[in-house]
Amino acid sequence: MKKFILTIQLINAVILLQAQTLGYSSFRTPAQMNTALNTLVSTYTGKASLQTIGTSFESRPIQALKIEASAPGPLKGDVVFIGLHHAREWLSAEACLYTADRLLHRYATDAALQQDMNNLRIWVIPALNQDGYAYTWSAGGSSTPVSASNPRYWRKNRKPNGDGSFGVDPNRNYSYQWGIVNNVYNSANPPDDTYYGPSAFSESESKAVRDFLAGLANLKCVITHHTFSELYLKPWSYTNANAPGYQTLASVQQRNISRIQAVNGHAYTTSIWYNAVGECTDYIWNQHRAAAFTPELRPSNLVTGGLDGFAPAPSEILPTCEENFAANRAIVHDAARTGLWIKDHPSDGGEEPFTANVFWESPDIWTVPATLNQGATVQLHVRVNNNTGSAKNNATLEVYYTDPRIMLEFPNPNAILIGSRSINVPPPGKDEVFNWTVPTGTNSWGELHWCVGAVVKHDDDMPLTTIIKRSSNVSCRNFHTEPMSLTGGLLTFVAENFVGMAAEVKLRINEQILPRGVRIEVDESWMRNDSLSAGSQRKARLLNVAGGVLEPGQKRYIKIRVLGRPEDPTIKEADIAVTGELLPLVAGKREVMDNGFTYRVKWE
Ligand code: 0X9
Ligand code: ZN
Repeated sequence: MKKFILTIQLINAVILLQAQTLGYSSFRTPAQMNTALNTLVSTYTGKASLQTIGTSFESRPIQALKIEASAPGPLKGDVVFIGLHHAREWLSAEACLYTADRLLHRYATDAALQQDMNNLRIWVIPALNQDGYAYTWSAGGSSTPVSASNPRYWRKNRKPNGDGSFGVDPNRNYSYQWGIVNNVYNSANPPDDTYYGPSAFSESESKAVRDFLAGLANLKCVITHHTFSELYLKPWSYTNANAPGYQTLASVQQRNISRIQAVNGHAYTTSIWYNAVGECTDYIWNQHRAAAFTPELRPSNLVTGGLDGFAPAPSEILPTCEENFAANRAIVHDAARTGLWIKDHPSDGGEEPFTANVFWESPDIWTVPATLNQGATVQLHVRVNNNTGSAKNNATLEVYYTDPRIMLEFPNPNAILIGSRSINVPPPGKDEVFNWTVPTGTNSWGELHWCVGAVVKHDDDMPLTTIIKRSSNVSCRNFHTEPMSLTGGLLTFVAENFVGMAAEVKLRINEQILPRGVRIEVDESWMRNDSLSAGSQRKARLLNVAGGVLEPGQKRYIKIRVLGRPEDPTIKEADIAVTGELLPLVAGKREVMDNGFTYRVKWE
């Protein structure tokens, strides 16, 4: 009798601990998925609602579950979870449903979750490819036979292609890099599984995602779930090259992988295997600069590499959902804008997006001394604020500078890293100091200013974009540098041969931009070839060199004297545009590599 009572209590305990509302012991049919969404809406009245974001070719509504737990506010972030681009990837729909379910179920009792969700609108589109989903169930949904002709293993949508074949791959139909290659992974051939369609956004699924995202006020992140192989993929997909800002994407990717692994020990990996073009996350990062990831759910490729990987045992559903919830939960936290932040402007209270026009005057970034002489090494201070009330340890602070006329996001491909370090940030914040060698010359618009950007990351607080105004983890400050003071009117250049072979150096100086009457004299003694090897001298003679020749790695200091106009002593400043050309001494081939700057100089 005692034993019996104990059993009852244990069952009660299990029910109380349940993290979600619905069951996850078998795969849902499309009708059951709709019922499940409606159950969430009726269970969580006022917090969850359904919105139709498109209509499939066969006239099925494409539905998004909107979770907005608190009263609408203008600065809420939007987070989007998508499943089932590919019809046979049923597990991806379950994982999305589970994410919605658990967020709603836990909201009432989990204070941290409540705080995050109150800052967000969360959108869940569990089954994007409605017609394909219906088709995979058309023969009963049995996973046997394991063959491409079993509708259970259908991948694409079901639009007739006009040649007797059906379907476009919705995950090849986005516009970024659409159709740039034609191969087995991205096909121009309608019957193929990866057919990219007649044109970008020709399909109702990709169109629905495009239009839906375009209508969101404050997109933070999109997680588009697929199966299988246990991967966690970031943009780019179309190339193996790094996307701009890949450092930010890679940090979130790694953090999410470790969150997943912490649940059941499954270590998702980052290998993209092949390049997919016109793919969803590439479009999102390129178009919106909002983080976008593709988890490829269970099973791992090691378990099975065949079609049956799309039909795992139903017992895999719940653990897969649980482990991916951990990553999705972390994204919800990142998007909710609490934690570490760097001000965009003196009046920035941490709101995101920061809406004031001026966003390049962060009071959290400054230098000592304030005057920035070109080439001087100064102390660059960055303040990281912590509004959580407790210490945030092991954050990473990265500081860059960039030409503000090139790209105002951090990191960016043109940004030069000043420093990166791990920091512990007690509340309310902490100042960090980096050494910064102030750049010489002008930016690409001929101006003496540079933008310093700072990015703070923490496992519990990741930036989801590189755009300054849209992330409180990313800030910048524009700095003016001083004109170069010329001692005795002398400007000194360093010509360095970095090409790995002997090369001729030539200088071009644009005299047209000089103020009238200002002259320059170039010291020609640097052209002497006294330190060159016999071989280079021979090559140099062969090519009839007029300038100086430098051995690989060799440096020469070239002096230019600026002569003001004696009749007009008020002229004390000028822009000197200097282009250095390096011409490798390869017989028959003289490739010019030039490197030019305009220097604003002043003299007494
Ligand atoms: O090929 C696809 O569309 C995805 N794999 S699947 O087996 N589910 O079909 C991969 C998309 C690739 N995405 C990124 N590399 N970001
Ligand atoms: Zn897929």
